[in-house]
Amino acid sequence: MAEVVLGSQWGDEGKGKLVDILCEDIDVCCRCQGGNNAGHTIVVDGKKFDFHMLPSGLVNPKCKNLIGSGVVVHLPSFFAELHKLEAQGLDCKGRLFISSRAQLVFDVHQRVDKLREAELSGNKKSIGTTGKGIGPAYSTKVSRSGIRVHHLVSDEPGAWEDFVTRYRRLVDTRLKRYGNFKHDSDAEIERYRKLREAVKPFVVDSVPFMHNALADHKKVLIEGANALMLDIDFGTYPYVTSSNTGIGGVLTGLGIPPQAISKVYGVVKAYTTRVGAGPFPTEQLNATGDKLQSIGHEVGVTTGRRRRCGWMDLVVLKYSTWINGYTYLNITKLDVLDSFKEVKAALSYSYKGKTLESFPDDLRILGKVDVIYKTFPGWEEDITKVTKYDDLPTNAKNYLEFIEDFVGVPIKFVGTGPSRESMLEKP
Ligand code: 2SA
Ligand code: GDP
Ligand code: MG
Repeated sequence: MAEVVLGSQWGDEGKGKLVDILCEDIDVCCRCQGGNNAGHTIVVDGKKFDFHMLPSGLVNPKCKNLIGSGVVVHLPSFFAELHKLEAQGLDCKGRLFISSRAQLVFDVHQRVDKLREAELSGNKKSIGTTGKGIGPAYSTKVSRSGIRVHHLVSDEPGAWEDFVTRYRRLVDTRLKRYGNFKHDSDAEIERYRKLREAVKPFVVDSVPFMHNALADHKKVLIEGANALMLDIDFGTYPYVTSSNTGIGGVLTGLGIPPQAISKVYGVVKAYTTRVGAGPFPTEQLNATGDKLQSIGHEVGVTTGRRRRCGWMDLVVLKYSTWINGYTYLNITKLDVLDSFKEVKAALSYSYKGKTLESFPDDLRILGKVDVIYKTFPGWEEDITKVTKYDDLPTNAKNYLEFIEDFVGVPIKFVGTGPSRESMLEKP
């Protein structure tokens, strides 16, 4: 059976840490969507590992790891990340696989990502992307002009020539749309001739790979990247990433049936953060936001950008629960709230005097809502040394249990610090 870890807010909830903890007991860890725009930090015995595209299960030496067909892969970044992790002491040999159906991200996609952002900035409408070429790569995929891993590695007669033709067409189309930006296609093709050989040992047909793992009763863990409010369909469109970051992306990005999923963990930061542009109803553009940012060290793992900060938004959490169907919640970074006299959470949005039923589809409405908060007394105590849930301060438990009741999903884990050990299990 497969367990799934998904971000419930705008990302960076601490999914990587939960994946690492659950992976102790896992045979196969999979990424199903996104690319190297994800950023997960895992701290083990004081050692920090940063992941961008590779599955966090690599930290567990027994765990195999798959980059699924729904992922977009920039091969130079794939190897750079792999070599960095190996230099830090992780033995990844024979444990890392890439689906032959995954789409390739080329430098030209990254270039177009930045050109498009610059174009949008004229109207102050930039998305604030990571610049990793994610949107352009998913665009070429959906417009059926993308190049998949199997196109690159195939040994069938004429396959390399076909790859070159596809590549040149992909570049030419972009040049027509974005003007004659400097791009050395010949050099890039030569680079891919070498990458082709380097990547071959990692490539698998992920459909039988996943089917066999599930049929052999292997324990599978699926690691969501980004989060529900960045989902291409259900997030704050167009201020979203270009994949399905919710439960839908798990099925389409791995080619497994829904019955294979036994549990869905929703990871929820005890407050909210967002990187990049777009609406954020509980954002605190004041001393509270600055305090959350500095105590929480809220800086992007991939781009080093400062994350925007605000209070917990239970409208968002309920909406994301409806879509993703969480079995359990993992509340993370509760310790960041330790020194706050009061803690707030949004309970509802009101528009023209009426309470909205759910998170609105239309950003015009979202921009005009009044956010209704509940204020909780803070606990004003250091919880980082607490080892049992029951020993948490009463005010902290009241805050957690209110969240649990509000969304109707039990909390299973509570994060009280960055390290693997700083995770309380709620009885
Ligand atoms: P993109 O690059 O096309 O996916 O950007 C579209 C939007 O999605 C947001 N996005 C993210 N938000 C939070 N964390 C992300 N990962 C990195 C991290 C981000 C970083 O873990 O810290 O290092 O800056 C991530 N990836 C994409 C992005 O900000 C845009 O709003
Ligand atoms: P992800 O993208 O959801 O995996 O999250 P990131 O790794 O991008 O960001 C979460 C950050 O919070 C990382 O630096 C983690 O080491 C850190 N972190 C995770 N859980 C906790 C926690 O419970 N307390 C504190 N203080 N930090 C945490
Ligand atoms: Mg992250």
